[in-house]
Amino acid sequence: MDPARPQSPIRLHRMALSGHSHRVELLLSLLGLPYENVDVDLAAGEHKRPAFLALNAFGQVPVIQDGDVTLADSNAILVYLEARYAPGSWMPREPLAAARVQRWLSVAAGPLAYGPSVARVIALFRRPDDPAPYVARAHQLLAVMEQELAHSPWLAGDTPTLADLANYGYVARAPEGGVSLGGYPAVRAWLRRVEDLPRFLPFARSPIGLDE
Ligand SMILES: N[C@@H](CCC(=O)N[C@@H](CS)C(=O)NCC(=O)O)C(=O)O
Repeated sequence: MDPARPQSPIRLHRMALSGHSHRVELLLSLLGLPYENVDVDLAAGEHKRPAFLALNAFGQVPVIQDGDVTLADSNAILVYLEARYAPGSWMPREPLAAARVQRWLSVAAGPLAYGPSVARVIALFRRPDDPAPYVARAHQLLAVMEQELAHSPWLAGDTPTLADLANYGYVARAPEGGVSLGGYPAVRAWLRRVEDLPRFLPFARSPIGLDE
């Protein structure tokens, strides 16, 4: 048995429009691991029913099942897959370099999730909430990203890491939530670099919001 290959396809419980799900599928694709998608019907409340809550008590996608391992939380899944199947390739082990990746995983779980991601969800699902504070938060985040990516090709250094995969989706689709990327040339160049990675997997587009 090859320890670097799953014995059977990894099951990814996901929603196609979820950037949290996309980042996991992106890594599965980049690593060339066998997997199958299990679409969870969030609109029907499937994620709050006992069968799904048994996989993730928080009632959120994504969740993976890899043999006897069941694991929720997109960034935790990224860390697990990298460590199990491609150690050192997308997450450096040198302390400071690893911490720099973790810093951006925290950004993905914080300002990214509560800025451009929410602005997009409001537009996508026509929620009655005011998108303005989320759009403003998105621009604060993009300004920082722009500053850092002006000096570095990747978010956490000279090579692509989990930091880039975790942040890609909701930045790439920020225009769908009315957040223009027009003023952020370094961010746009970084998005293209991610898209040029071998076995890159695109994130679904929706015909809403701005073009770029
Ligand atoms: N921290 C979680 C957040 C996941 C998340 O927010 N998932 C959304 C879809 S993008 C979800 O399942 N929302 C349904 C809900 O919270 O009820 C992760 O990184 O996986």
